[in-house]
Amino acid sequence: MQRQSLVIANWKMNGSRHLVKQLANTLRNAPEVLADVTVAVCPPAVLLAAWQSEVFYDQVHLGAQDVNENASGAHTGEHSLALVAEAGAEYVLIGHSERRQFYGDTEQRIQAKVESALAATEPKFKVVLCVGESEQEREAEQTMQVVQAQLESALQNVTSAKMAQVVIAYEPVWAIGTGKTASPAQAQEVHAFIRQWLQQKYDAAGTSVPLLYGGSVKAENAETLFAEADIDGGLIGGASLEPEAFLAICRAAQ
Ligand code: G2H
Repeated sequence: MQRQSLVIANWKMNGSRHLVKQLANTLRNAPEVLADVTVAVCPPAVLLAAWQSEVFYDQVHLGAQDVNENASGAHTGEHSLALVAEAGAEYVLIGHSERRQFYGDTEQRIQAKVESALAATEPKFKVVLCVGESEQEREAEQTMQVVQAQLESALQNVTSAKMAQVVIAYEPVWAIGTGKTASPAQAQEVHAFIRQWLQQKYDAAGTSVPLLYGGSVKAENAETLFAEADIDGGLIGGASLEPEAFLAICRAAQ
């Protein structure tokens, strides 16, 4: 089945208003790429508004890097779905390994965030669920087990109908920001496993879910990764801070 390619920039705690303008201009000048590839940018939440005044909504989408599972209330420093929606976000990353490791995103919280995001109606968010194993887990040959457990937990109450709003990003923790990229074959092996798991649980709806690879994707390795059958695009950290490199990655997804 033909799935639309998707490339998402994850700026993490980087960027500036200046970079918003630079990347927006670079993308604006490449309409032929944006016509073929769905592109979304997840800046720090405080830069969403700056992006909002730049985009060209039908061409570049916005996303939040995380969201609180509660609708509102006394949660100092957190952002609700309604707040990020008001700032233009249509996508939300959930369960990024940095949040799992350092900011208290347990499996239970990730499940709650996924369910809150999928329950929202204005807008109907696209949830980008991040999964992936640590170096130790890979060495112990537990990759598939770990990934399966993360999927099972986060998606336990998610119905087939809701899967139209879900994207899965496979990000091996050992490849994140380390310069070590999974080889196309290593990434494809896990993506094929995820696809099979999705199809078993969701039938046809599982076939339509875009699967992104993330972890030190660069202009130089994007094309071979995206050429794999079950890799539909990428979640790009470091390289998304360099407009030309990010555009080259988007081109590789065409
Ligand atoms: C993985 C990725 C983006 P980087 O975290 O989510 O970052 O491309 O810097 O490894």
